[in-house]
Amino acid sequence: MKQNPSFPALVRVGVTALALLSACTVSQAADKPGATKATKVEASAEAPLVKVSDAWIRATVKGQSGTGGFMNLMASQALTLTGFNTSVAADSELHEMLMDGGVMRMHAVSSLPLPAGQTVSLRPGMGGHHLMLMDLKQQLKEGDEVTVTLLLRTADGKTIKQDVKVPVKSGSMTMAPSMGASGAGPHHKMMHGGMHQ
Ligand SMILES: [Cu+2]
Repeated sequence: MKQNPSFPALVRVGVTALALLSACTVSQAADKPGATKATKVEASAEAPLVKVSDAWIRATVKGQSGTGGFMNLMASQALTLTGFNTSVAADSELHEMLMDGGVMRMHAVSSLPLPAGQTVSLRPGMGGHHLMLMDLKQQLKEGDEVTVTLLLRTADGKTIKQDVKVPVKSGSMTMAPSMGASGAGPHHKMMHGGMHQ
């Protein structure tokens, strides 16, 4: 007898829940086109020749003079990365990390080809390239943002600059667990010191 009145109530609750769920679904679907639109507007406003993703610069401790910058680069046309500038470092080089007599060492390279439509990863670890920031003017702390100006050469020899805002991070990010995290941090400091002696 008492169950009779409660039965319609349950149905009503069920209907309300359904209504809420579908409202949720609708609002999520509405969010997506908005986000896509915002991204497109940003991209076309800057019209970058190189699509940059996952960029980061390794945070430094006080007194540290050099650090590395890492990112994925995808050029829309054949380009060559010939160098970079930042306001936080007095000197800068493109570096490659190679094994030399059982020791990982980094050395400067004059340029790095960016084939059209291919992703070139500047990454920590063996065989990887990175942006080497040297003679740092300040400590770089997690959460800081550094504007890096990439210097690019087109196939017909023109030089183009592209600014990239790069966050400073202390983490080891996407490094291979075997050699990345422990190798690249202290290595940077050590090799940088070595190069200037
Ligand atoms: Cu380096």
